[in-house]
Amino acid sequence: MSILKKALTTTATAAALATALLASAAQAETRRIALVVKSLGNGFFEAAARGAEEAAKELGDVEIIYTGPTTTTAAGQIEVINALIAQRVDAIAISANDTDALVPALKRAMDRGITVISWDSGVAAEGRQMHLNPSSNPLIGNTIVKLAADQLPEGGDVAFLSATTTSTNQNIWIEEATKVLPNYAGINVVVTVYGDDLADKSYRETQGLLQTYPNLKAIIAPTSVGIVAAAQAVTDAGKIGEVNVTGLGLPSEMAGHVKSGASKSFAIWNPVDLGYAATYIAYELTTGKAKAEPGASIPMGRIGTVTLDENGEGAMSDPFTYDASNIDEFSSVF
Ligand code: RAM
Repeated sequence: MSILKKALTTTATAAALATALLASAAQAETRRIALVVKSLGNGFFEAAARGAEEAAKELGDVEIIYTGPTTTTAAGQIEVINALIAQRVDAIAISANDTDALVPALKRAMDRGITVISWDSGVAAEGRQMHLNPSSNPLIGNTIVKLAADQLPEGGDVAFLSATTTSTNQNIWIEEATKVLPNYAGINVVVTVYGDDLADKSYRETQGLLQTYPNLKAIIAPTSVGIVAAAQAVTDAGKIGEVNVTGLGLPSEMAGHVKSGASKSFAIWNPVDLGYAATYIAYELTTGKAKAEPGASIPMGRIGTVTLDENGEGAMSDPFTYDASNIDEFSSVF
């Protein structure tokens, strides 16, 4: 080999090596943020995942791992958390199926340097660095009762169709709703049943409600899975106009039921924004740009900032009400 050719080859090898090194350095800097949801196949969480991807694109050096169990159990989420610890992800942002059961696994994650936040449905304070509520809990509690009461000027029997018995968010919202009941004359809550965020179980629980409480006037389902199943069960029982279904749902999934009259109105915050905000916060914390401590204001990109209270919790935005007047406008958005 001529001296010149050898020199050129060496230079080329060095250049290739440098490129490879740079690429792996860039890869090492990519933050892997796991968005752990209550269960896969839920449109609400799929909308949140779209927001997470949007944040990742904006931030540039983020990879989203969208994951969760197939059903809404704490055991399923613990398995997922353990797998994420083994993969050494940078951050876990979880919507919890149980307030306390996930704490040991999430503590293990934090001990290994993984940033842990909860969003949507919280874990106990010792199991996370902070929690992002979609909206203020008292506001959500009041909103779901008001939506039912607005259609019942004479009052009447209403029932809650919740998600799981251990779901942090639904339990708090129902607790807050119960606190404001005295402000709504004649609204009588007869029972709370649990559909576990499964369409078929929620449907059967609704059928049970309709049979057991023939005077039922409204079903309040503060779950996007439950509200659709309840509206379908009311429709199939021929009870549109007799039993109003309300609570929290997605315009895309509820449009038909609003048009049929099975649901006069319902509410929700923007789930895309919620996934975006949770991802942004996880990034700020894992890069050390922000610190999760009471009083801290943490950036959420285009949403603004969230200020943490003494429990390390903050709220994203207010819920919005959907009815026949605006459902078409939003049913293609989320
Ligand atoms: C279901 C889940 C979720 C809740 C929504 C309103 O998708 O239970 O946690 O925030 O409903």
